[in-house]
Amino acid sequence: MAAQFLVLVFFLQCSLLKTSTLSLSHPLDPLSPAEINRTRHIVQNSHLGSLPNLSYHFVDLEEPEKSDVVKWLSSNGKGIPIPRQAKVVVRARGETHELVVDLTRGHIISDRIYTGHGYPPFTFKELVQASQLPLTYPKFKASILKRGLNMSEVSCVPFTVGWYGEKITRRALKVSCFYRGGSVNVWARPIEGIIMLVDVELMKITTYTDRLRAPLPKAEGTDFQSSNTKPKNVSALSNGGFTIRGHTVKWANWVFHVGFNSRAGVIISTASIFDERKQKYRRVVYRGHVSETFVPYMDPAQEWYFRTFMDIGEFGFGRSADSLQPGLDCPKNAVFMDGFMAGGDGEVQQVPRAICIFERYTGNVAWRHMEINNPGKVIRNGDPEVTLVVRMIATVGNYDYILDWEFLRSGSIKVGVELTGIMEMKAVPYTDNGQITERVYGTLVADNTIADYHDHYLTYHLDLDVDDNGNSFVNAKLQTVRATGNETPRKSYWTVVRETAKREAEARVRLGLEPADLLIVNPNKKTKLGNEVGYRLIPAQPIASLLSDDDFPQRRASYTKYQLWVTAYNKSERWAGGFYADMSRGDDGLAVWSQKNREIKNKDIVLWHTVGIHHIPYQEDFPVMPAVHGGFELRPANFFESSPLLK
Ligand SMILES: *[C@@H]1O[C@H](CO)[C@@H](O)[C@H](O)[C@H]1NC(C)=O
Ligand SMILES: *[C@@H]1O[C@H](CO)[C@@H](O)[C@H](O)[C@H]1NC(C)=O
Ligand SMILES: *[C@@H]1O[C@H](CO)[C@@H](O)[C@H](O)[C@H]1NC(C)=O
Ligand SMILES: *[C@@H]1O[C@H](CO)[C@@H](O)[C@H](O)[C@H]1NC(C)=O
Ligand SMILES: *[C@@H]1O[C@H](CO)[C@@H](O)[C@H](O)[C@H]1NC(C)=O
Ligand SMILES: [Cu+2]
Repeated sequence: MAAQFLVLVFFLQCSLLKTSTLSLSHPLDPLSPAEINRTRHIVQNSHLGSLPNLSYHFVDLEEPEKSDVVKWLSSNGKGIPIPRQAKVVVRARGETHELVVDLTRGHIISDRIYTGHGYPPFTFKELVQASQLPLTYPKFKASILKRGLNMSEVSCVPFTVGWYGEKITRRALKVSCFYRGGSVNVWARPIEGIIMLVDVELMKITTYTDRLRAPLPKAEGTDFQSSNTKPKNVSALSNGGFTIRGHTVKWANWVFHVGFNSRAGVIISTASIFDERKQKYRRVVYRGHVSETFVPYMDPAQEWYFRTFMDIGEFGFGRSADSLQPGLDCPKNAVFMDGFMAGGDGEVQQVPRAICIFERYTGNVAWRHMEINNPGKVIRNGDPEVTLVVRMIATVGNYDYILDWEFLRSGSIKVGVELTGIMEMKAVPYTDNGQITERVYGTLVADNTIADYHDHYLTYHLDLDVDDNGNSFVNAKLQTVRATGNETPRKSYWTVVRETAKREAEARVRLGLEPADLLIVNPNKKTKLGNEVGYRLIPAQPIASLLSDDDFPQRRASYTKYQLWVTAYNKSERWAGGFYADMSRGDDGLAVWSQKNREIKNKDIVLWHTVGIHHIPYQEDFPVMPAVHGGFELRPANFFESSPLLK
């Protein structure tokens, strides 16, 4: 396949590009279209192929061992080739099969039936089928008629159902409907009071409820067509250029791998930075991506209580990846990568332009100084900031998440998320806040329209390998010290008390007002001056869930009580909310792994960080919400001997 070997070579003016011996393939490359095809072929020709209604819920690279990947990289790809394997989750006869497929030899290595709680992500086909069921359902047709509405203007949307203590569960979706009638903003006109439960295995509506009738919010003022539809002349100067070979990107002092799968979307791996003094690349990140999201709505009503989404595990950010538009989503100088995944039938699906990569002239200053203390001269020097951004956008129903990984020459990586799109709204009888005497669960944002309170939590999996695998987590706390004695008129100052976490339990952090630097250090590597080399997490605005610990959604997403966790590396521990997030019960995931309380001092460790917002809606968020930013920075901390911005 041509696409597998997508080669985009940009001009190599940059002096830091010593050689261009980047290999075309990388052991963490996502499955190519040919490999997805081959995976399907192997599964279809196995004993599973004859099972009725076999559906594919997850097809991804079965990652090789980290040690093999690191060896492969250090031999510049000239070592022993690493066999390609796929991890596949299929369902048939009401059972979930976990398969590992050997793509090199062409057979299934293991086939295990998963018997734990929770289910794999929905297939696109299931979501579409469920959303169409109401349109031919007699009771729903009667409800629409009763409201005097026109069925051809109705759009229905499937929602995941969560888990509320049921002993036995079946795969299900709840469906709620909206009225277009002159607006493209489907979400703005909910047909309130109707909720349907769909048994996904039977693909049938099994429970139908139509209660209370709030008026349909009006269409006027809900449209969100941009007033400026001309292509925008977003231009950025190119300064140095970058190279993409296969999925490996080389820019300035960085080299890293860009992957994609249906679940996480964009995945950054094996990011290393060139050290001018040491004349070699040094490892920083083994792998980073969004691991889970949690979006609970704060409305206990029958039509709303279950809306507590875990988008990554239930739908998938990759599955929801939108094709990026040059000039809107990414500047004109961006280079695009397609994303490939398997559909519910196992066939290859392509997302054209799923990821973009571009240099950004931020308009900021990377460093500068003006000095007047040299007799007879003024020295003024500095550099403008130019960064490299890797971006994708997941549109999960009503919301759009813009996910950025921004690399800086200073050695920092800024991980950002912008939230935009449309809020989930509820129809109410009110047109003025003064009319409301009952408790409502959101803000009146338009006539007859309340946007419900909710949160967005995005938990990042950050497998840092700072200068190698042996890393420790250090909480460097700033503490006030009383000054004593006669030598100083001062009464106090602050100093730093470094605490190294020995076990996982000591590395669950609630960020608050206590000042501290959060570091991942390599205690085996020191600078010439004897400081442990490290990277520092400059966290996002602290956010923690406000739900009660015993509330069902909170049990499923209990990791949202802390913003930061450190766990011992385990290849299979990747999804903070558990792999089978749909209808999960909280018995897999970050909080459970951390309970093992493994040793994490001078071990291969993984950092987990949750960013997000509590969303109290405001009128400006209607009809479409201006983007809100969240994010964090990974910044070198005694990693280099001195500023990497100066040669
Ligand atoms: C997938 O395999 C079929 C044959 O089994 C072939 O016709 C098709 O071209 C392949 N597609 C890709 C993308 O490799
Ligand atoms: C396959 O699924 C369809 C509905 O999607 C259903 O009607 C049919 O009974 C299923 N077949 C089997 C053997 O389960
Ligand atoms: C219902 O809507 C469709 C499509 O918008 C339109 O063609 C049709 O005339 C409408 N029917 C009625 C009875 O208004
Ligand atoms: C876009 O920017 C380029 C370079 O700055 C300029 O030459 C061009 O005229 C601009 N195009 C439009 C439509 O403004
Ligand atoms: C890795 O984690 C999984 C899930 O927590 C566990 O079942 C497995 O035993 C772990 N492997 C090792 C080597 O600790
Ligand atoms: Cu929101």
